[in-house]
Amino acid sequence: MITTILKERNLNSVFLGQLMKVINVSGSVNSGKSTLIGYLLYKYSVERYYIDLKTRYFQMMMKTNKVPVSEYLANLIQVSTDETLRQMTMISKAVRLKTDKDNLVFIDVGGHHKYTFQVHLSSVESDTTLFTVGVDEVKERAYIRETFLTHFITSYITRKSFSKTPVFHLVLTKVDTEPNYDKYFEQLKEDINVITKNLGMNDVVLFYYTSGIKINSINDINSMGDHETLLKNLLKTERNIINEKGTVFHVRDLMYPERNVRVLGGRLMTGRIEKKQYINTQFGELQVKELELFGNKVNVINQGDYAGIRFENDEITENFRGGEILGNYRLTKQLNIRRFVDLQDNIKNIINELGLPITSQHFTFVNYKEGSYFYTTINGFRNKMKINTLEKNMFTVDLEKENSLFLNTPNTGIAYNNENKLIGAFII
Ligand SMILES: Nc1nc2c(ncn2[C@@H]2O[C@H](COP(=O)(O)OP(=O)(O)OP(=O)(O)O)[C@@H](O)[C@H]2O)c(=O)[nH]1
Ligand SMILES: [Mg+2]
Repeated sequence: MITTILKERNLNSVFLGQLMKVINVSGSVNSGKSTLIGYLLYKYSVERYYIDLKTRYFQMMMKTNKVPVSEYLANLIQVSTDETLRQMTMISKAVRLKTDKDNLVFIDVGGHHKYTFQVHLSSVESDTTLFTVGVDEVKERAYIRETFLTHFITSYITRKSFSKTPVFHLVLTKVDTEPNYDKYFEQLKEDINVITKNLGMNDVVLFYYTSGIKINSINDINSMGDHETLLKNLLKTERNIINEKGTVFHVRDLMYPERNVRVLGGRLMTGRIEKKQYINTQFGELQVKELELFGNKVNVINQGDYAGIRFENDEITENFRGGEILGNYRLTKQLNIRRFVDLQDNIKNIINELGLPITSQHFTFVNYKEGSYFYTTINGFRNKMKINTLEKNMFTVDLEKENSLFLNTPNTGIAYNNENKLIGAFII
């Protein structure tokens, strides 16, 4: 079955002459994720109309709301006014970087620990992950206090659980602010070595880059570092096709024009959504319909505000954002966890090996016992899990959704503490 899909895809690729590689971008809050993607678009995208449109919008925001020009590049991919004003990413979104060769799609997420679930989702969807680590973060060794480590392990586990190759691109950002950045570049590599060894990530493939982006004005942006190599390497990314059954779909908003339409960026996991096929959603089984949107024939499942859309020929016509997960899952309120991998000792070892005092790390360790809680990401939302019974590393837990539009459902199991920092993984 998978071979058939592969063949189909190859035909499509030849037909279109364009491939789409999906890169999710993770890293601690303020580490420069959005600015870096914005810069890559600004410098390399052939779709100038998009840059011009967003630039005009940003110029207006600068005038009316005194948004500083340093936010310009991040705003090439931001959508909501709220994000522009608060100068942070809150809603994960995907943006296309079209080059004269292939298409890249970047999924940008917020780095605040509140948004950790977005990392989980975006790594499910993507072919490779790009991490940004600010030079200041390396200097302060803030990996554990901030969300980088959680994002790193989350992406690794997700990739492994879908049998994908864990290829990661690590960018040391803001190097223009630190004359001794070379030293911290080496430090980053050594620290990552400690982290990957302690977690037994023997098969991880890592590429390292530097980036410094100084925005003086919209027409005067200085940059230093390895952007060209980064882009070249990202274009070489191998596409993954995973998890054909037990499908996970990621639903995203289209940036234009209808707010209510959400795009299914599920081609990585799903194979095709065929016309008339039935798909299991949180609303029950829904039939796929063919619609014409933006001049494209698309296959769609739709329920109220939610639509799962798959464009013909793997093309996503506009920049899109989102979103939540929509999937093929069993509806349940209780989970049996067959195996729980507690990573807290590994995290303690990393803290020790990096020579960090545990008390200052703002990391809450969880003591698993009957009646205690931990959290996981299910369908894009934080869900609380209460341990009912506990025997060695087998658990039964009650699920309690927090803030979820969706019902309680099982998913790839990654467990977080109350601050959304990663503490373990599980298999349902
Ligand atoms: N000097 C300098 N400033 C940078 C660089 N990259 C980002 N910044 C600034 O750092 C701030 C945060 O950058 P963002 O790109 O918004 O960071 P982010 O990782 O997307 O942050 P969240 O979305 O909130 O998690 C902005 O004010 C940027 O202008 C850089 O390379 N050099
Ligand atoms: Mg951002």
